[in-house]
Amino acid sequence: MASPQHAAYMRLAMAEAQKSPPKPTNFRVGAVLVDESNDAILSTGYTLELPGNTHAEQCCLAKYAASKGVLEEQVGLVLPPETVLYTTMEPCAKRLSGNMPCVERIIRTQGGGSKGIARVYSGVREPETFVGENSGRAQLEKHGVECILITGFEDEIMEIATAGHEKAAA
Ligand code: HJL
Ligand code: ZN
Repeated sequence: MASPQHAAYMRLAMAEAQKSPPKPTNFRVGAVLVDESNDAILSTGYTLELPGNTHAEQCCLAKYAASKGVLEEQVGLVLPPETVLYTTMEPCAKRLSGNMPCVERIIRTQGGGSKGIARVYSGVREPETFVGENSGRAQLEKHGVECILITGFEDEIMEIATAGHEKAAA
C-alpha cells in the first residue's frame, strides 16, 4: 500500500487528470512535480492542458520551465536536485502522433550539470491500446531514473484515463 505521502500526491495527480478533456485516441493523465527535499509542489499538469496535443508530464515540465523563464528543453537546469514526478500513468515511450515521448523529455532533464528528475512514481502501467508495450520504464532505468509503481489506485486511474473511449461490449 502507498505511504500517506505518495497517496496524497497520486490523488492530486488524479484530480489533475480529471480536468483533461476526453479524447478517444489518448489517455487522460495527470502529473505532479515535487521537490522531495522539502515536499514542495513545483508544478502540475494534465493531458491537453497546454495548447496543442500535449501530455500531462510535458505540461508539468513546460509550466515549471515557464515559471522559471526557461525553455522546456532547458528545464533540467532549473530543477531542484531531489525532483520527482508523480504521474497517474507511466510516461509514454512512443506516441501515435509521432510527437516527442515524455520519456525523452524526462531523460533530457539530465545534463549540463543537472541530475534531472530523480524518480518517477506512477499509478498504472500503460495499456497496450495505442502503441503496444511501453518500453519507457526500461529506458528511464537505463538512464538512472528510478521508476516506482504506486499501487491501490488502478481502477480509478483507468476509469479517468479511458473516459470518452468506446467501451468493449460486456
Ligand atoms: C501519458 C499522457 C497521455 C498518455 N500517456 N503518460 N501521459 N496522453 O498525457 C499515451 C498514449 C498516447 C497515444 C496517442 N497517453 O497523445 O499512448 O496523440 O496518447 O501523441 O499514443 O498519441 P498522442
Ligand atoms: Zn507522454
